Order: sequence, then C-alpha cells, then structure tokens
Amino acid sequence: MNQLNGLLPVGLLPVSQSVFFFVERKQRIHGPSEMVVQFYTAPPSSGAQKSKCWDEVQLQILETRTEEMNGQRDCLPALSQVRCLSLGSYRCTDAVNPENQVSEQKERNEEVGQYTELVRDFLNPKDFYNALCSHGMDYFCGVPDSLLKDFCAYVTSVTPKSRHVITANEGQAIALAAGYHMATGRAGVVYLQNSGLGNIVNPLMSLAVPSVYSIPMLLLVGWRGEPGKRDEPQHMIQGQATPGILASCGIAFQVLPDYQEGAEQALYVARKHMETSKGPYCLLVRRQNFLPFKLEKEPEMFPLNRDGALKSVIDSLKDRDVVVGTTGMLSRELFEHRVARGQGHEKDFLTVGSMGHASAIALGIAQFRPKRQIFCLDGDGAVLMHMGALATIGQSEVPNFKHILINNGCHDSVGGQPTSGLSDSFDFLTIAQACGYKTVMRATQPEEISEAVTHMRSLEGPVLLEIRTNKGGRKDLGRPTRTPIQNKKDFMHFLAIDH
Ligand SMILES: Cc1ncc(C[n+]2csc(CCOP(=O)(O)OP(=O)(O)O)c2C)c(N)n1
Repeated sequence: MNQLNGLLPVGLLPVSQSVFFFVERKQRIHGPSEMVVQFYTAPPSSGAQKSKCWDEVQLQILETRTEEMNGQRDCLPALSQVRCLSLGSYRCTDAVNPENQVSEQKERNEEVGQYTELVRDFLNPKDFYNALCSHGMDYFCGVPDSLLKDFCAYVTSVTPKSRHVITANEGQAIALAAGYHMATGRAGVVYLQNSGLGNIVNPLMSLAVPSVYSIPMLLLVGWRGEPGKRDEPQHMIQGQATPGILASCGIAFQVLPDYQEGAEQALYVARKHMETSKGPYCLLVRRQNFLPFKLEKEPEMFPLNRDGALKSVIDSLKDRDVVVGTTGMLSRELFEHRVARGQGHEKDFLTVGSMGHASAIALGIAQFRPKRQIFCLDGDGAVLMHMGALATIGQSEVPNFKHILINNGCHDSVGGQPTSGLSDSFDFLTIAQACGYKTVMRATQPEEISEAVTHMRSLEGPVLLEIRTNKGGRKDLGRPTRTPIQNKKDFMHFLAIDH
C-alpha cells in the first residue's frame, strides 16, 4: 500500500519497479481532499485491458500541483502528492460475452486434450430440461436469476403456462410447489437466486421440511458470490453463507455439474433423496454452467427503455432531492448517469440487494427528513416481490414520499423473463390508489416524464408515477465503483442537509 504514496501522474501509476497500473477513471469524492482511482492491474497494452481487469484505491490528496484543476469534481489533478487510504478489495471484470466464452473454452478443451480434469463444459439448457422431465420433474416455478437465465429462458419458451409460474417472490414458489405436490404427488422444480434464500426460509422450514409437512421439491439455486469468484459485495457475503444456510435448514445439496452425464447423475441422487427423505433437495448452480439460450426479442411498444426513462427522471430533479434506487440495472445506470453528468453520487442510495425493499427504505427516510423530497425509483419485479409495501406506504400519510415505478414488464436485470407488470389484466396504479396513495399517474414520453416529475414534487404524497418502458438496456453497463459503505456514508452526509 505504501508503494502508492507519493507523486501520482495522470495515466500511469507506478506501483512497483516492474508493475504499472494505468489509471482508467478518476472520481473525486467528499470535496477536494479525497479521491478514488480505478486502474488496470496491468499496462493497457496487455491482455488485462482487453478484459478490463481493474481495481480501486482510495487516496487522500495531500498537495495538488496544478491550480487550474481545483474545484473540478471529476478531474484528477495532473500531479498530486497522495497518501493511500485503502486498497480496494472490490475488483470487477467486464461481463464476458458468454458466446465468446464458450468458443474460447472449446479451444482450451482441445489444448488440454487427454487431461479430462482440466476440461470445462457447459450444460445445454434443453438437455438438462429434458433430463428433469425424464425424472418426472416437469413443473417449474420461481424467481429468475442471472446465473440461471439461460435455463429460465428455455423453460419460459417451451413450457406451457399451466406448468411454469414466475412467482412474485421465492417464498411463494415454495408454497406453490407444495400445493402442486399435494395435488399431484409429484415434486416440482423451484428456481431462485441465492439472494432469495432469505425469502424461502420460512415456508421451507414451516412447510416443506420432512419434520413438518414433508414436501419433496427440487431447488435450483443460482450461486452468486461463490467463494473464489469475483462478484459484487452483497453477493460475496451471500455466496459464502449459502452452503451454511442450506445446511442449517437441513437441506441436502450438491453443486450441479457442468456436463450432461454429471448433471443426470446429480438428478438421480436428487430424486432418490426426495423419495427417501420426502423433503426438498437442492442443486447449486455455478456461474456460466449453461450454454446461452435467449428469449425471442419482443416488439418495442414504448419510446424509451429503463435507462432513457431514468435519465429523464434524474434530469428533472432538484439539487436537494433524494433518490433511492432499486436492485439491479437501474441503480447501475443511475450511478453511470451521475458520472456522465459530472455529478457526485451522494444523492443516491443504491439498494444493491434487498430486492423489493427500496420503497420501505425510502419511506423510513421520508418520515424523518420531512423537508426533503424523497424519490424511490423502483422496478416492476421489485414492487411485485414485496407488494405489501404499497399498503404500508399508502397508509403512512407521508407527504414527501414520491414513488416512481419504471415498468418494463420483466426482470430485465436477470435475463428479461416476464412479470405481470404490463399484462392487460393488471394495473399498478389501481392497486396503489386502493392502498391509499393520494395521486397516481402514468407517463411514457420523455416530455411527459419531466412534467410528471415536476408536478409530483408539488403534490402531497404518497404519489406514484408509473413509467412504462421497453425492456433492455446497455450491454456494457459498469458497476458502481463506490462500496456500499462509502455509498451509505456519502448519502447520510447528504441527508443531514435538512433544508
Ligand atoms: C430476493 C432476490 N431475488 C432475486 C434477485 C435477483 N434479481 C436481481 S434484479 C432482479 C430483477 C428485478 O426486476 P425489476 O424490478 O422489474 O427491474 P428490471 O431489472 O426489470 O429493471 C432479480 C430477480 C435478487 N437480487 N434478490
């Protein structure tokens, strides 16, 4: 860490005699005295730049040599005397295009030849689906996950609606599979991300386990944050805890192999276990276990996608307005939009996990910061996941609570599987109104959004603005470079300004 102290030229950060870090982005935080620097872990000409491996350090500026840079928020002074406050533990790699990864891996498999232990395969979603069906498991329910997206997409595209239900939350999927078992005597497949384990613990322990109602079901759990893999901070914690959570719930599990024979063996073990224990069994699914499978592209119905709508909202807010962003791509887009506008991140709380809870976080803030306008930027999947929050908010009579729901009718952040959000027989506005929201409105066009945001600032809350959008977003979206703790600290400073 000490090697980073000293004079810091723009572009190249000498870390030791042999290693140079290339400064990729710079960002000032907390006024003039601290900054965060992201850098490649190798010179830009090497492979590291290609895969965008970077890390982050937090530096304190002790002395700045270039006067004209003073006061500019996102500018790293050309030459600064710096002290390293912390080396980032948060690393990130650009999303690898799964199709490239498959072809690259095939080449590597050929290179390792006879060393079968070095071969890395991918499961074909179709073959795995057929194997499940051949074991009598052909009823599917759950909440989509990024690691399961190819499998979920296959299930969505080939399974009739009567045998596949995308549930509002993961606990509901356990209950649904329990009902299915009691009606048919068969075991359903419940899929979820490990972030949703918390949502299933109650119905799992009080309904499904052998010592209560004893309901066999196969849990297919996407293992985000698996130890040894890079991931976002919240996933690292959850990933580490995942085997322990399953074990303490008494759920037998194994990792799903990445090749068909192994997967079929795992399914055989799962079926035998469910037959003998008469309880759930779990398969943990690692990153990129499946070959890519994409849902068919749908026609675009609206002028904007989530990113476009978000930009219109943010650009219509005032300086002191507070934003709580929901889980997934929305908060990542919000972070990048602030960077693009040369703004800091202190106005935004990025709810990196806790899907469905952004609105309750915003409500808690609104209650105790009555002079500020609190905007919750939500997603349809997230609102559906904990829709009871609408009742809590509607009955709260908190006038400065402003809810903006970007409804793209799908779980876009994890593969775009549909929600009920844009279904003809479903209406968020009617629900919110019936829950006690004082005003509800809808917008789709950029000008309508700006007008609606300005208007809702003057209205007494709780107010809901639903913005209907197309699905899809940018493929090269980055991830927040501020840690959750840094985000909270900046945000609390911003909230402390009470006028
Ligand atoms: C409890 C829990 N379940 C599942 C996930 C995985 N997940 C992250 S974002 C997301 C989809 C969110 O959908 P929506 O709110 O509609 O926003 P969109 O991605 O469409 O913008 C899901 C399922 C999670 N983070 N937490």
